[in-house]
Formats: sequence, C-alpha cells, structure tokens
Amino acid sequence: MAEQKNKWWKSAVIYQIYPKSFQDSNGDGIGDLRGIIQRLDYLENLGIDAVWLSPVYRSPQDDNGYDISDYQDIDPMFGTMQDMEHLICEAKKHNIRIIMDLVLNHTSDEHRWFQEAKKSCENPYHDYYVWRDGEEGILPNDMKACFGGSAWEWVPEVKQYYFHQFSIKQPDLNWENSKVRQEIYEMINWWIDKGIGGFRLDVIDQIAKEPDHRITCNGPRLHEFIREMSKTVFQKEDLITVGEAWGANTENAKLYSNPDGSEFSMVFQFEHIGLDQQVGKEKWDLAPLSLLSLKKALSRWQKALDGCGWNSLFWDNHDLPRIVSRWGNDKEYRIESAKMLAILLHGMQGTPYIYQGEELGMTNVRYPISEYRDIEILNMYQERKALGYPKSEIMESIYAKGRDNARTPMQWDQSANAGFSMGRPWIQVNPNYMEINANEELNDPESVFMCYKTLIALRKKYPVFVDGHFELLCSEDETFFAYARENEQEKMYVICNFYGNKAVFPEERDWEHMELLYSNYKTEIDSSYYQPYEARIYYVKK
Ligand code: TEU
Ligand code: CA
Repeated sequence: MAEQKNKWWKSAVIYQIYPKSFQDSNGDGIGDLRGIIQRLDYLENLGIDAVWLSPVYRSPQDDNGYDISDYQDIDPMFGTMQDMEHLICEAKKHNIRIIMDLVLNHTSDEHRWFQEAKKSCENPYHDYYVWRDGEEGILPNDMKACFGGSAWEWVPEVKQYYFHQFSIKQPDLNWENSKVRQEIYEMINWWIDKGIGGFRLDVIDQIAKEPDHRITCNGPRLHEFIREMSKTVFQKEDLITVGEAWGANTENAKLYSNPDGSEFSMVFQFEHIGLDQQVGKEKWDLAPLSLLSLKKALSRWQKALDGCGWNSLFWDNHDLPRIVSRWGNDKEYRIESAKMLAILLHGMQGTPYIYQGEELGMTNVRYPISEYRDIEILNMYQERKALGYPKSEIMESIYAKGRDNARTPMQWDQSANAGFSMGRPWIQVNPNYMEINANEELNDPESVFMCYKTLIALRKKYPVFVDGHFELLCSEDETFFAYARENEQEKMYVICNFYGNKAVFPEERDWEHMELLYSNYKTEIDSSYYQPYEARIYYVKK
C-alpha cells in the first residue's frame, strides 16, 4: 500500500465533462470525444490537472451512459476507441490526465452478461446478477427503484425477478460472485494500460447489497470488496480514485480515504447537498437552505478528515442544479455570487471539482416539460401527476432540482447553439448564452472564469490551500461563512458574505497587516463593510 501523504491529486483541481453536452464536432447535436480534443487548450488555460469524463462506453443511453452495454468499447455517438486513445494522448500533451467513470453497481440490460443471464438459471452468467424466485405479480418485497417503480422486474424465461436500484434497464450486478469481481478488475486493468489517470466510481456504496434484508447502501461486505479492488488494480499505479457515496458519513469516509492507501483517494459525500430539501422527504420537496446548517456540515467534514482522510470539494455535478442558481443569485449578483461560492469552496481542504460551465457561472433553466430529457425528471413528473400534485408545483421542483439543469450544452460563444453544435442540440441551449459564454469571459479580466483560473493558480502557489488546518469562524453568524486555514508557515482567512445585503464582518483581526490575496470586489484592504456576496482571502506569512 502506498502512503497518501504527498500525492499529486492533493493539490490538483479536477474538471468534470459531461461528454454529451460539452462540444459536438460533427453536427449531430451530440457532444463527442473529438469535440473534447478541440477544447483542450481552453482546459489548459483554466489550469486544471485532470478531466473526469462521465461515461462514454457503449450504451443504449437509457440513463445517458450510466447504463453500460460494453465496458471495453466507446459508444459510436461519442466516437471510436481510436478517438479515445487520441484524447488520452493529446490531453497528456496539455498536462491533463483522463479520469474514467466506472459504473460497477449495474450494467445495461443489453450487456452481453445480462443477455446470457436471462436465458436460464443454469447459464454461467445467471449468477452475475441478483435474482429472486417468485410468481408473476407477487414481488419479492416492496423495495423501490431510484427512478421510480419497483426494484424488481419479472423475467418469464427464468420465472424470476431481477433486482435493479435504478431503471429497469440497469440490472444490479451481484458482487457476491467472485467471477463478477474478477471480470471487473480485468476490465479496469485494461483501461489502466491505455493510460487512464484515475477513476470515479459510480454509486460505489451500493454494490454490496442484501435485498432480503433491504440493505442497498453500506452493506456488510462493502469495504472488503473495495479493498480487494484497490489492491488488485488501483494500487499498482499512481491513480486518483474517487467513490461516489451518497451514504458516506465522516466515519466511513475515513475508511474510504484511508491515508494508508487501502481504499480510494477520496469520496464524494452529499451531506451538504441534501440541506435544501424537507427532512425525510425527496429532493423534489424543496426547503430553504439554512446557512448555519451548511457551515456546520462542511466544517465537520473539514475537521474530521484532516490528517486521517481526504475531502473532495464540489458544488455541482451532472446530477445537481447549478450552484449560482441554487445558493447564489443568478440575476443581479450572478457574477459576484458565483465567485463568492467558488472562493468559499476552493479555500477549503480537499480536492476541488469543477463541473463544466460552473466556471462560467452557467445557470439553471426553465423549460416546458416537453424539452426535458432526463429519465429521473420524466418518471417523477408522471408519478407525481398521478398522485395529484399540481403541475405548477412539479415544475417548480424540476426548475430547482432537475438534473437537466446541469446538462444543457456548454456555452462557448455567441454563434448558433452557443458554439456547441452546428446541428440541432439533443437538449436545448440555455437562452442566456448571448450573455454567458466562454468567449466573452476569456476576454474579461473580471469574469467568473478568471476567478476560477486565479483560485486554481493560488492553490498551486500557497501550500496552506492544501495542508492548512481548518477553523470555522463566527459559527453562529447568519450572514457570513468564514474560516481560517493555517499551517506552520502561513495563515489565511476566507471570509464570505453569503447574501445580497451589505454587512459588517463581526470579528476583529489585524486585517491592515495582512495581504488581501484575492477578492471578488475591488475593496479597500481594511474595509469592514462587505458588499453583497463579497468574498475575500487574507493571507499572512508567519
Ligand atoms: O448517481 C447516483 C444517484 O444516486 C443518483 O440517482 C442520484 O440519487 C440522483 O441523481 C440525484 O438526483 C449516479 C450517477 O451520477 C447518475 O447520473 C446515475 O443516473 C446513477 O448513478 C445511476 O448510475
Ligand atoms: Ca457529435
């Protein structure tokens, strides 16, 4: 096992690409690998170290590639294996590593393994999936799938139900079967040999399931499986590995990101992501965010993993709404609040992830229902309509939390379709692209893009960004999110006015004798007044 102390990914910044929506190179309206290659200069200019690609494997696209029918092939819609190899090689020239998305909890029902598995109970692949005997219409139990409906689906040929935590077209793999695990490890090794720099592991905390006991998350054998996988494949190379774990808490996160290197580099945890929904309900059941609870959650993670694990830092991904629309103000203070949220996140300890378009301050959308594409949105819409929810309420939930908010095409310039595609995009472009696009922002020193670029550069220049201990300031204050970071040589303060009113920071410090390292306003160094959404980083060498 390799000690994780001075790993490259601790000072790295990762950029997530959702290939379908990033750049289309051939006018079919769908982003592709060649499109990504065309934009490597842009990514190098931003200063990121690695790109996490959402799945580009062969897939029927029931869940936009999170339903894989061949792990060792590229979906023709994205290009060819040659394009993929070309991307890995070209990215390297820009000092960018490629991180693949591994979906190991389930495959597509069109995967060869499942096609075999459903032929008969004697088929060698049958036990690759999770089956229960039954009679048609009498379900093994009442467990529900994440995208609606029962988690059980009947297959008449074998007179059994298979288990699926997501859509019907995403049957769960049976990790209890060691053959499944070996096949997966071989496949991962094959990708490592192609020069992949790391992996993001989709819903990894859901692989060790026991449906008879209704266990889907954090199953008893979870960490055993992860350690086996880590030892067999990941530890052989200097990779970054990040597990997606909705069920992570600070205790199990210390296992996942154990400094001895026995599991992953880090996990995505979602505690802060659930704070603006009604307790015990679904994400669609909206509630206002309490700043105090956000401060509490994030600072607890900062403290808990310091020295005994490693955090990932993110606001956005392809499943989440745009942060500037969510916890900022995407109207009169769009630029200020997008920058404030960036400063707040990038000043913390951990590896920051930027989701495509976040660095431009891209916003949520409000489309008629016919323009949405996401299976989760469409299933929820039908389900809630049947339950009698008013249409306007359902639409408000979609505007606030729908995954397609993150999946509208990347806004490159003012040309047709925001420069994303010469053809008709698979999902509508956000109509605000004339105002919000990369081309405008690259030419504007005060843009959101330039803020992200500066934050990435600061992280590389000042070690305190990476190793400084975290201390929350004015924990009970309901306006400011402020904290200090400190190592033996340096100290910095990150002070953010979280709202759109002018405010005075309540704690006294010797601000005049500190360097104002960065701010989203042009401020006097000792001004105790903070403008709407103003954020500052003060710095002292000890
Ligand atoms: O997401 C995991 C997951 O649990 C999501 O379904 C999540 O609950 C939802 O998106 C919140 O709105 C991962 C992928 O990131 C997602 O895109 C996939 O759809 C899902 O796994 C299935 O592979
Ligand atoms: Ca294309």
